[in-house]
Amino acid sequence: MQKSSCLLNLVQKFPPICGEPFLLQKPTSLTNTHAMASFLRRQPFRALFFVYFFTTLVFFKIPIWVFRYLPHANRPRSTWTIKRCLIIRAFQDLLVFSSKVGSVQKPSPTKEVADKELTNAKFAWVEGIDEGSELFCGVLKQYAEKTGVHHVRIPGYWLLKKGTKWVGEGKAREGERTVLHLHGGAFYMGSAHPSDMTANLTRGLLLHSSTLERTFAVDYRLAASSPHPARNPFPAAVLDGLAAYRYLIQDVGFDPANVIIAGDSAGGNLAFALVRHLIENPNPVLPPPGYLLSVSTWGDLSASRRGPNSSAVLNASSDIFPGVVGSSQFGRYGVVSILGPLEGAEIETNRYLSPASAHLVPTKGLFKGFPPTYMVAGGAERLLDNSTVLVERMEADGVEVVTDFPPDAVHDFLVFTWHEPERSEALRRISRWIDRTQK
Ligand SMILES: *[C@@H]1O[C@H](CO)[C@@H](O)[C@H](O)[C@H]1NC(C)=O
Ligand SMILES: *[C@@H]1O[C@H](CO)[C@@H](O)[C@H](O)[C@H]1NC(C)=O
Ligand SMILES: *[C@@H]1O[C@H](CO)[C@@H](O)[C@H](O)[C@H]1NC(C)=O
Ligand SMILES: CC(=O)N[C@H]1CO[C@H](CO)[C@@H](O)[C@@H]1O
Repeated sequence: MQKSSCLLNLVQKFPPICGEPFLLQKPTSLTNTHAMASFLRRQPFRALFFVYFFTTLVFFKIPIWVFRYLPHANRPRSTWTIKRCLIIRAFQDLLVFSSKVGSVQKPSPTKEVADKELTNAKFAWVEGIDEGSELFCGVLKQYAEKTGVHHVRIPGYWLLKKGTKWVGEGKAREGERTVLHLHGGAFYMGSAHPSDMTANLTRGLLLHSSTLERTFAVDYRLAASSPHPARNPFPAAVLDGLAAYRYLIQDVGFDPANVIIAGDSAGGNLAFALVRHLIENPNPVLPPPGYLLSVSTWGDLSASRRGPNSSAVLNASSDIFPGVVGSSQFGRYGVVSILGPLEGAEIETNRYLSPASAHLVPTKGLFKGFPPTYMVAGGAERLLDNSTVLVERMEADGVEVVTDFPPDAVHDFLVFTWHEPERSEALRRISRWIDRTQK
């Protein structure tokens, strides 16, 4: 049971891009699934379901899968080891399971964490942007007024390179670089806390880079919608990213040119929106960052590319997501939550929400002024096309882009320490890019 409880842990913490409604095949099954889900959320059914799930997984499913994946030809990727096949297959089942027992919807954290509870990390408060400030402007302000979003104080965490001591107030050294990380989790899960699996991305960069000494992750507000109380629609999370960027530049003293804004999965979506805001609303006190690092970015919430040749279809069996192949409902719970009171059409044509959408026309000029960008995605992931479309559009606008798509890697593979050797290889390449661009 050791292994499976560890897997469960992963799933409870893992920010998959898909939520419970992702699993709905047809709208007609909606009510049934919800009734079932709320039933399984109650004790003792919940506990019984846990036992049932793990017993069948360990004693029934895993042995069958081992048998099935023995021939290389039966594996989702012939190069994958049996171990990887099993982890990914179990992951798919666990995502279905966690959606049924509803372990996912936690409120956004709002508590301070004492330094002694953290290893190689430090807590920091990020103050919300003053609503009267000129930094609160443009599309973000317009939408915040529409959706009733305000600025709040949010938690953040510094992750320190092993052996680095926190000195004084922690002001930026001359020429020091850092990464501002927006974690993944389909806009409604995950955390910036160092124990969240997405911290394995920045922890990996700190391990391999020779110039980075610390990175910063922000606990942006998580969105929610029915059956939970609706909260934190667009642009709450982007405003929190903006507040964190302002903190790094104005309070800690980093030169914007030395900041890399990074995001994985839904965090990549937020990273693109944040950089876009800084470019579209030039302000001498808060210039755009020097670099952008995109990891398996969810760049199209409208599922606009799901034809027979799309990665949504071709890579469906080789990714961590369960469920409907090429679905128009991909990650629906996260999408509905972030939309809040906004029109559904926004996910097709709003450049802040879906910069990779096929409905977004014209695309010329959409990425003008974006900083040099490093794009990572798994060649075996469903969302691969989201990244290739972003790359095409950025290159058409003259942005300097490095692409890194290891062919047999899954969605957000940089956070999975079991995804070797691809994870460390890619982390080393990204770290070289970061170190080389050091001014
Ligand atoms: C982005 O990926 C999602 C998930 O596979 C898919 O639904 C959507 O159509 C993709 N969009 C593009 C432009 O690649
Ligand atoms: C899919 O790809 C195949 C082979 O590359 C090509 O023949 C076919 O026309 C493509 N289909 C679509 C719908 O793009
Ligand atoms: C993230 O890293 C920690 C420490 O290295 C490890 O214990 C954990 O299993 C990792 N998470 C994943 C999903 O690989
Ligand atoms: C091996 C495989 O089928 N990978 C596919 C993943 O999706 C892309 C589409 O973007 C295909 O080109 C790959 O062949």
